[in-house]
Amino acid sequence: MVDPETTPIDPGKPLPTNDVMAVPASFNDQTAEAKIRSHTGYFWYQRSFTVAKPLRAQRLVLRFGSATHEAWVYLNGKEITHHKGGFTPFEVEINDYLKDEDNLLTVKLSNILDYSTIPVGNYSETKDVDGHITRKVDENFDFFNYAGLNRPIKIYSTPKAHIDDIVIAPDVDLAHKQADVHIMVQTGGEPFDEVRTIILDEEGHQVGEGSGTDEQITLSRVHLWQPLHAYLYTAKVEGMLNGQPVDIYEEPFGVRTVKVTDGKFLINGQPFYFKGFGKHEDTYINGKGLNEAYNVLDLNLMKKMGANSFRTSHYPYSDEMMRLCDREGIVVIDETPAVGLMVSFTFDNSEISKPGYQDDTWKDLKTATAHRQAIHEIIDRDKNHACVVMWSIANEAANYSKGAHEYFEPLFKLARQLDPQKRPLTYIDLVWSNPQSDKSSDLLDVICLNRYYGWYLDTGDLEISEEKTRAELKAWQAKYPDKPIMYTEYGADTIPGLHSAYDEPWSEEFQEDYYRMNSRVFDEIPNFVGEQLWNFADFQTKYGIQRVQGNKKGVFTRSREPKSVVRYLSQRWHSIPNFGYKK
Ligand code: BDP
Repeated sequence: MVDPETTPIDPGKPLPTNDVMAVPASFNDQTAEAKIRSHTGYFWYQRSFTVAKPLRAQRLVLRFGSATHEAWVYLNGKEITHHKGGFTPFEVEINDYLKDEDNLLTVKLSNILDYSTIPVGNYSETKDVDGHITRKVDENFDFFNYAGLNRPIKIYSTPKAHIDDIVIAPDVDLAHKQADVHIMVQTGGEPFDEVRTIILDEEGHQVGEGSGTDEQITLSRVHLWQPLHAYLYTAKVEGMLNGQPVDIYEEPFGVRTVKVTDGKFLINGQPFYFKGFGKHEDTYINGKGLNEAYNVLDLNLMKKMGANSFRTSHYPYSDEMMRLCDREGIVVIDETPAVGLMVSFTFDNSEISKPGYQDDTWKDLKTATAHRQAIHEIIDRDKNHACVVMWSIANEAANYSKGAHEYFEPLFKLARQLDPQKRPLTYIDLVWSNPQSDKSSDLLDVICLNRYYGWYLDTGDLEISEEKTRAELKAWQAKYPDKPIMYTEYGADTIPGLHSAYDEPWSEEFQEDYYRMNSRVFDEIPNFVGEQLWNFADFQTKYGIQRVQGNKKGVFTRSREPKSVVRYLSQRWHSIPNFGYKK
């Protein structure tokens, strides 16, 4: 229920409401009430559950896949945990709070975003004569602020002595088809007598073993995890007491290398070419709630088009999606929720390109703490995924403004230090961050660009846009001859069924011409290593005069019907090999 903030709510009592809400899902599109859909502030969820007595001898953990954006969790009236950050999991042991009979789980959520959170929101409040507060978040980003319990909530059990986490970092010798797999095991509760690990291949045969909480296991004749040809081993870790395994933790993992060198992005030593998308977690009714059927369909549509990758724009996606990508061989650029780090937006590019240009972003924003936490949490959750080949630290920040380098340098350092697999790092550049104006591009391993020549700039003029695209890509390549460059967004809003003999913007013809123009230029630039267009599918946004029930840059509609450009892109992508496209 929406919190009217008139009388205090007692989390130990049944909520004063008869409203029902499905979980996991965003709350917004379930209610048929405009006021609830757009509610900003606090809202509550509640349910009761029982735990069978024998189970309570185990350690019981309540885990939230996510709670968007801030959660206070109460069990039987007592606050047991709190978490801020809407796209990463958190958990809490619940044994001490459980009762024999019915247990009451109550969650208070907030969907407020401001200058201290990521994503960044423009937050304001007004008070009426009775002192009643109305809160408002104007999103500083282009997607609807769907909130709620978007991902599964589970109670799982472990023995008291338990395995907390496993860190897996394979060191691969490609020439000898051998890998030294470094496995670190974190345990909790009373110590085990021994920790043992066996590695199983896809058929379930044991191919390696070791013992201890910090061990190296060598795999010979190793099967590599390859884009679209995934191969997953399983590390089966057993915590032993008195000669018996008391806790067993199985973690699937892939063995592959990722390296950036000489303007190439190498996967398993071969120059990879990214073909794919920026996406959203966004479906009808569920909003940003987990929708596994859509996830499966989306990957199938990608594969059918000859795509091999996507970026988790603009926040970490569900655990379920990451596991699916591991399994399906889809290559992922994994992005933090740092979107909207820009407090002024101007179309006067000449000002921005002046060397000392400064706006208020790095003075006004107080996002560094949340940003550090998000980097910790995304790497902690996704570190073992073979599908993740690069971390994106932010999307379209004010990198052109003085202060950007000081802001980003420590964050890049942190990510490099935390990632056990030492993947490349990037952030995604807004059009105003060009080779002259960007203050922090030296930090990047790969130059990732979002560009809209022909759409937001020189709208409809694909000739000028082609020249500008070419000139900018050449300038980046000249500035950083050793850094690969890729597009992480480019696109044109398109209303399906709208046709034009004059290739007008918004028509299906224009969308195709726009992509053909960009493809031509991409093929001319030697260090250009990938094209991820914007967007996989149409998605919901806040209201705006440039939006028609949301952003229509999808090459699929929101219900995943193809627009006609999908035929062109499928032909192109099927003719581009995953490896060795750029010599
Ligand atoms: C870029 C943003 C993306 C937007 C896109 C657009 O990164 O979130 O949806 O532009 O305007 O600025 O379509």
